[in-house]
Amino acid sequence: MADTSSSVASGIVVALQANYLEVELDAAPAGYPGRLLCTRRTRLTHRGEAVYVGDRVCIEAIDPGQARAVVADVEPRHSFLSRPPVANVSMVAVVLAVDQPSFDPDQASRFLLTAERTGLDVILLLTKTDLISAAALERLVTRLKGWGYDPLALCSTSGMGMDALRQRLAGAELSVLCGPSGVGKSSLLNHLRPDLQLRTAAVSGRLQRGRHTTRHVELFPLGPSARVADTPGFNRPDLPDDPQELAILFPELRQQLDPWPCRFRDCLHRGEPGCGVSSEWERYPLYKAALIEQSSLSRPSRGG
Ligand SMILES: Nc1nc2c(ncn2[C@@H]2O[C@H](COP(=O)(O)OP(=O)(O)OP(=O)(O)O)[C@@H](O)[C@H]2O)c(=O)[nH]1
Ligand SMILES: [Mg+2]
Ligand SMILES: [Zn+2]
Repeated sequence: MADTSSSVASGIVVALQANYLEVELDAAPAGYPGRLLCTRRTRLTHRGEAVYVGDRVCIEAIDPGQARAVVADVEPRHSFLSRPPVANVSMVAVVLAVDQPSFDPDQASRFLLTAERTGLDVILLLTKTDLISAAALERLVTRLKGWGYDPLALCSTSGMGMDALRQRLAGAELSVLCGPSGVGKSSLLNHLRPDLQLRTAAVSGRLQRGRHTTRHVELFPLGPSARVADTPGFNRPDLPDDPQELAILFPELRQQLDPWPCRFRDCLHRGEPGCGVSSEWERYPLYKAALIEQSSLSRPSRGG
């Protein structure tokens, strides 16, 4: 089907840089470059249609010699992670360090809630486990199990947990590594694919924060039908803005809501009369604080 003269093909956007899209062809004919640098048809720009990493696109006007082409159309997305923006994600891996930068439950929850909003599989990766004792690690793992997660304990320097990580990522068509700067996202990928040689940098300052080393979202192949996105770290994702939605984003609360334990259908589980949700869970105060933060963000509220 690869006809170079009419030169129309399909592919996936693997990176964005300034006004260009880097597209990997689904089936590159022999002698074709693996990646093409593409502009977009003005028609797309006029429709205001954004194109994201992970989007499946139709390209035309392929110039294999210059490795250039033009994106003519974007296929509908089946999922979308808003921050960092990645389309057609199948699994979100929230990456958090046990130390350097230190584990912050509020920040951790913000990343997890953002990931849960996609409705996709969410996994939790704990990095830099060489920096704390085995006992401290076990306490943290137990704590996160209470949040409804089964974290994978990893160390990029010793290689601990890396086989299990490889297996998890290889089972997902497109997974995204997201988390604060400096937790070791790019280091994980360098361990899994040493040929990538992604840039990493030591954390700095009193708070041992990351230095925003990765600047762009980029997809890398990790086996025949799996890709993984490295993303720039950031420190404080926003909370979802719909109070009714918030509850189901906490796995440990979600499992208390089936069957519905409360008297009222629109119960927000803040200890209202007739609320059947227990207050005996670690993130309950955080859940309530998040509701308050939300209502102060989204005023005027729905009258009550
Ligand atoms: N002790 C220890 N240090 C690690 C480990 N993994 C990564 N690091 C170090 O942590 C620092 C930050 O790693 P990066 O991979 O750049 O972190 P990142 O999450 O990609 O950061 P951004 O690109 O800024 O979002 C580097 O100095 C790494 O060498 C680990 O398992 N143990
Ligand atoms: Mg990085
Ligand atoms: Zn309730």
